[in-house]
This record gives sequence, structure tokens and C-alpha cells, in this order.
Amino acid sequence: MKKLVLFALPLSLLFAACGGSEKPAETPTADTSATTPPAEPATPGEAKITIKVIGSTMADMAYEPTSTTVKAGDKVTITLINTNTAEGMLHNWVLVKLGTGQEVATAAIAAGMDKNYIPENPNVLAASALAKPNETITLEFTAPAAGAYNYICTYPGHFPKMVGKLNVE
Ligand SMILES: [Cu+2]
Repeated sequence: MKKLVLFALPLSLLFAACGGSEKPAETPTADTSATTPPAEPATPGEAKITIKVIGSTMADMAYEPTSTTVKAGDKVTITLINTNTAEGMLHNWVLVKLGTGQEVATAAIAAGMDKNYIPENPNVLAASALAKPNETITLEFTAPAAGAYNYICTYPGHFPKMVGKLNVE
């Protein structure tokens, strides 16, 4: 007798569970299909980025911002604004492979002023001219493959004060 009751109980529970779980099961399915359609166009476009050089001494000079993001294959235009007014405060914007800033900056000194302190180095991916005090210059290049890169100023003594990170998605 006791066994019968015990057997009957789980059965009724099963039915109750089935009836109750049927409706909630439909809702998650509908939710998942609703989140799939919004797709972002992956086509590379144009990225226009303005970077200022702030500060007026070797101690406080810096890029602003110190990090920025573009998409792989983007036609990137960097507008470099040298806000320094002190004579001799020249700056450039050189895109280098991540972590190679010191190597490139050292090679830049050997390259000299005649070459805008841009060394012939495989770690250099793009480089602007030198911006004089109060000067604004632009540089165009195609964003490299996805990953992280550094941008540095190769004017002697400005690295590692002047360093930033370019993230390519
Ligand atoms: Cu500089």
C-alpha cells in the first residue's frame, strides 16, 4: 500500500513539472534568435584621429590621448597638433610594432634631423614629419593587421615620455 502511494506521487509531480516548464522553455528560444540579426558591417572605413602634444617642457610633454582604436584596413588620418610654443619642441608621430619603441628611438638618433629622426627600421610602420611649435601636420596610412601597436615621438629624448598605444580591431 505504501509503495503505491509513493509511486503515484512522483508521477503527478512529473506532470506538474512538464506543464510548468513548457512555457518558460519557449521564451529563451525566442530571445536567442532576436539577438542574432544585429550585425555590424565589417567593411573598413575611414578613421580620423586628432592627437595633441601637450606640455611645454621635456618633463611634461605627452600625447593626448595616449591610446586610440581603429579597424584593420581603415584609411587612417592622424592630425598631429603640436601645442608647444617653446622653440625646439619638435614632435612627430611614428607607428611602431608593440614594444619596439626604445629600439626605434635609439635608431632615430643615428638617422638624424635630415631624416626627421625616422630610421630605416622594420619596426617602423608609419611616420609623420616633424611638427614645429604651434604647427599641425597630418599623416595618412592604412591600418595594419589587428593587434596592439605603439606610437612614439622619435625626436631625441622624447621617448619614453611620448608614447601611446594604437589598438587595431
Ligand atoms: Cu616629441
